[in-house]
Amino acid sequence: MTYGAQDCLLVIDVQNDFMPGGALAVPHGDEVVPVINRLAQVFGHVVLTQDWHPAGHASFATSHAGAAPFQTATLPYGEQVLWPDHCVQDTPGAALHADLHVPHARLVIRKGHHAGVDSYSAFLEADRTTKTGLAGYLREQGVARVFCVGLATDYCVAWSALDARAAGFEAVMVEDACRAIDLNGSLDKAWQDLAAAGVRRTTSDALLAGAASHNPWLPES
Ligand code: VGL
Ligand code: ZN
Repeated sequence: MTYGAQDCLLVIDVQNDFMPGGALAVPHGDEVVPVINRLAQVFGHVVLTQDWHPAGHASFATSHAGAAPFQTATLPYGEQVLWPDHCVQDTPGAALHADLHVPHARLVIRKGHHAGVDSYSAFLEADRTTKTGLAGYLREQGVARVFCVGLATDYCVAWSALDARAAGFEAVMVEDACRAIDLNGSLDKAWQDLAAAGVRRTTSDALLAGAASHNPWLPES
C-alpha cells in the first residue's frame, strides 16, 4: 500500500469532551492521540474535524423535557440518540486534545453547528442532505482515498467513512487509531455497515510499514 498526493488522513473529533473524564467520554479515547501523531507524519495531507455544537443543540438530552442521555428521540429528520451536553462551541471541552500534534493539518471541518441537526459525519449532516463541503474540497485537491481515525469508531468515524464511500472516495478505517462508544450494539453494527459499503480496515503498524518502503512524504531518518 502506498499513500501520497491522492491520500488524506481524516482525523475525527479528537476533542477533550470525548476523552476519559470528559462530558461524553469514549473509553480509552486518549489512547488514539499518540497513534494519530505517528500516523500523521507519513501523510502529506491531513484534515481534522471538530464536533461543534451551539448550546441547546437538538442532540443534547437537556434540550428535550423528560429525556435522559443515551435515550433516543424522534427529530424531524429521524431517530436521534440524545447525548450529554458536549463539544459546545468555543468551550474547553470542544478543543482538540492538547497533545494532538499535527502542525501540517490543512483544514478543520466543524460539524453539528446547526442547532436542530446533528452531524456525526464529516461529509453530510444527519438530515442526510446538508453537505459540509468536505467532499468538494477533497475532490478539488485530487484526493481519491481517505484514511479515517479518531473518535468514536461507531459514530463519527464510521459515518464519515461510509459517507466518504458514498461520495466516491476509497475509505480505510485504521482500527487501532479509533476507540468506540459501543451503545446497544453500535460497534458491531458499524463494522457490518462498513464492510458492506466496501470500507477497508488496516492498522497503524501496517500503514507505517508501507510508508517506510513507499511513501514519498516520509521524513528521512
Ligand atoms: C460523536 C456522539 C455525539 C462522535 C459526536 O464524535 O462520535 N458521538 N457527537
Ligand atoms: Zn456531537
